[in-house]
Amino acid sequence: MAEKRPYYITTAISYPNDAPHIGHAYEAVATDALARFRRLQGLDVYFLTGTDEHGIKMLQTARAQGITAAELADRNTPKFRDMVRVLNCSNDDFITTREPRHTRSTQELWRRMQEAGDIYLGKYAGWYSVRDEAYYDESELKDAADGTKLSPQGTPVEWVEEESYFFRLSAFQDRLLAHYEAHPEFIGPETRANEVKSFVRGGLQDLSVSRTTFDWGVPVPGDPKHIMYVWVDALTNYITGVGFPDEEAESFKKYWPADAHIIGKDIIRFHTVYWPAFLMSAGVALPRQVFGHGFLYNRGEKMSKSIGNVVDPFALADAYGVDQIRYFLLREVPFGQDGNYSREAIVNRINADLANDLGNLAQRSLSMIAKNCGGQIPTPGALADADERILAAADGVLPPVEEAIDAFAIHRALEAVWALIADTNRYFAGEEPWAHKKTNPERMGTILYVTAEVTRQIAILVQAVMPESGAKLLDLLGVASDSRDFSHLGPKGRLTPGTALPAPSAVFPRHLESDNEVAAS
Ligand code: ME8
Repeated sequence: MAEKRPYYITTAISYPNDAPHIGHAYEAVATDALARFRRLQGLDVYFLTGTDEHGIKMLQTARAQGITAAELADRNTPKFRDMVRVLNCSNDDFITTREPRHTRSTQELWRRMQEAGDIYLGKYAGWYSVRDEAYYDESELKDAADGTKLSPQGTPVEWVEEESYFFRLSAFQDRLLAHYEAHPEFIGPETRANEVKSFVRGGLQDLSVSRTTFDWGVPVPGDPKHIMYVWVDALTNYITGVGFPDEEAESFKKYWPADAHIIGKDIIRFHTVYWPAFLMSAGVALPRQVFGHGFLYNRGEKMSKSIGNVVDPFALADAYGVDQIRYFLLREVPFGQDGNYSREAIVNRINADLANDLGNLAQRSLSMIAKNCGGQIPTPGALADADERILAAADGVLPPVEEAIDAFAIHRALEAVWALIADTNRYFAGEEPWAHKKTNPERMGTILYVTAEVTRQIAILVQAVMPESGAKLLDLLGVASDSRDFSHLGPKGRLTPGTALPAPSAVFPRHLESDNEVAAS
């Protein structure tokens, strides 16, 4: 058999300074659906996610809670591990930046950037708050009553100069622009690519990449009083995850460069300017694509603890079901754009798209087969035009779905499948299999066969987004577990007449008003 093409996909690594929120869940679920889709296509997928445990944000939160940053990470990283497990994500590894493998990797990347002459010692100057242990931009500061300056947190700031290593980002402007030019697919969606290009065209300043004011992070090799800037450390997780600095490792040779980094729109610049520049400097190949998804808002409002509208992904999964939430997030929000979460929108998707459209289709045809065909896949007779048409629609649905996924348009892939579901429901209602029961049972059997066969293909396709429900549907259709990937779509995977089916059961129950709801809605 031909070697499977490798495909390496990652999420951003989240700050475990708090419990995960719906934005983290969104990114994990979207990346998982893409990873599962590629596996169903027959690719050898490696999917990495994890947490970003270093950085000032972690230190500040820990201090406010009277604990150490390590204790804070110990408290919250397990919640992120739990979240991806509960959401049925198929990640192959979960990395945390405190792991020794990651220290080695980050220090090696640093050494290479230094050897390339792109790291130099200089002075960092700025408005510094001792209390926050952070620098602030002049524009962020507030004026105190006594004429001094205050941080956005209201803590006193002073003008401080400290020794810092710098990365010669300014030297990469032309190389970055040439890369964007040669690889127009590198940044998606296009609006983000345009923003990045105009930012880089405006000129790049060298980047301060170390601090001496705290010790929470990866020490600079050879000068350990310096701690690396958190983004050098964080971005490097993507190569650590596949074995760097051991470039001869099987996993590194196979999976690097990554095929896709899936991240939120707020961190596009780090991934499409800093990260490729670091890699170019160190002589490591660049990832193929970076896609910035939009932000999720709660009814149009930014989620924040102070407003009290942070949505807990565990509570959502509990109240509505894991596959239901996965489907909602990926269908409701065009991938790449911002979107809204609301209780009504979730319930509407569950009841309309899942219970009515897909659930009813499966339920009505399978219960007729159970009652009228001895619980076996019926033998079809001669096919009518309507049968041929709907089978052809099912057999032809993969290319547009693949095209949508290639463009990271997960919502469009789902729309194409739901258009087929709507057609199949119309076919079923129009052909009225129940009306032939007495007069022409063979015709009834043909309609039920065709409907079951199209449902089989739909079930195979929805597995990427709803792995459990897709599998359940395929169980009900008697499809063997080794016949569920995309190579079984189309005529060659047709259901076998006479296959005994289990007793039908509902895969997508309606969500009733009386069902428990999530408090923060
Ligand atoms: O940025 N909706 O971590 P993070 C959608 N550690 N996505 C959201 C979101 C929202 N409301 N809020 C956040 C970091 N995200 C760094 C990343 S990668 C080398 C280091 C997304 O916990 C956000 O855009 O703040 C990011 O992709 C991810 O969640 C983690 O955010």
